[in-house]
Formats: sequence, structure tokens, C-alpha cells
Amino acid sequence: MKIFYSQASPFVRKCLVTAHELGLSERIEFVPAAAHPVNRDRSIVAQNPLGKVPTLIADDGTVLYDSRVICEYLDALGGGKLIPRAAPARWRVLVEQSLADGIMDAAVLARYEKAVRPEALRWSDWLAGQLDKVSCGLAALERHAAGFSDRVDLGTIAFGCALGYLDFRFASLGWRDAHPDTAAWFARFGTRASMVATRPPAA
Ligand SMILES: N[C@@H](CCC(=O)N[C@@H](CS)C(=O)NCC(=O)O)C(=O)O
Repeated sequence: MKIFYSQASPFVRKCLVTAHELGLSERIEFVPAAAHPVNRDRSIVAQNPLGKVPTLIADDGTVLYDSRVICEYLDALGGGKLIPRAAPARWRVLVEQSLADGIMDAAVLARYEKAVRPEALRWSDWLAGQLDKVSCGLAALERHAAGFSDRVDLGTIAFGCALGYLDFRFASLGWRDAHPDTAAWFARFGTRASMVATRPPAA
């Protein structure tokens, strides 16, 4: 299978960590792509009209997006170890993924606001609103992190990728200061081979 990817994307990283944890990473071929909300990469658009990464082409040609669908596909292929089948664990893990994805969405939009939008068009309240989503998301994560123990599933993988993206693009937020349980958990989780192998490039 092939994945349209960017090393900087936390959503791509979520899929790649998932693949690593399932022993599937060797089966994935990387297609470098330049996903951009304005200068849209037509090579991605040809497969996924949204033009976003990650986009996965399965071996039978099926095109899969977005990252949630790709992770579910990989989990099915790899034996279903990362998304529990039964309630309540299933819903807990899927909501955790939603929270982590929401932190990533807000952080990516904040990044675009700072790095893509022309300075004259920037709106500081809008940026503050995105960063407040990140902050509220981190507060929710902090309430649960002490209970994660050594869990490895789509919920914890997604949180790991969200925190890794904050370190990559928003180190100045200093999120660890007010979130000690999350920081302690991430210090362990971030050393997993799957996380080390998929680290974003130096900011
Ligand atoms: N909901 C999507 C979000 C993916 C996403 O936002 N990817 C960014 C890169 S981190 C992208 O492709 N941006 C290009 C664009 O917004 O057009 C997913 O879970 O895969």
C-alpha cells in the first residue's frame, strides 16, 4: 500500500505509529506530497478531492482517507489490536482519538494562521480561539493521563501524536508546565520504537 505523506503531519504520524505497532510499517510505501490549504497538491487531489494527507492507496487500489479511516483499516489488517471491539472501551478509545484529533486540527489551523496566511489578513482572536481549543483539550487530557498506565491503543497513539506536534510547532507553549501527569506519561510513551521512528523533523 502507498501513503501520501508529510513528515510534519501529526495525522500522518498517527497512521504510521499505528502501522508500526501492528507490524505493518514495512508494507507501506511513502509518496511525498505537499498538502497545502491554498496551493493544493493536485497529485493528492487526483486521489482525494480534499487534497489532504494522509491519503492511503490500498494494494487493491482502494483509496482511503482520512486518518481515522486509515487507522481503522490498518487495525483490521493487523488483527484488531488497537481499537477495542466492545463497549465501553471502544467508545472511550474513539472519543480519545477525537479529542486528540481536535487538538491536532486546532494546532494545524493555528500553524497555518501563522505560517500561511498573509500578515495583513491575520485575525488574532481567531488564532486565540484555536489555541484555546488546544488548551482546553490538554486540560481534559491531564484529567485522564495518570490512568493511561502502559495502554497502547488508538487513543493513546493519537494523544502521543498530538503532543509530539505541539513540541514540534508550538514548543513555546510549554505545555508540560501545567500538565505534569500528561508530561510523565508522554516521557514514557514517546520512547516507544513506533514513536521514535516517526518523529517529525527538527522544527
Ligand atoms: N481530518 C483529517 C485532517 C488531515 C489534515 O488536516 N492534514 C493536513 C496536514 S497536517 C493537510 O493535509 N492540510 C492540507 C489542507 O488543509 O488542504 C485527518 O484526520 O486525516
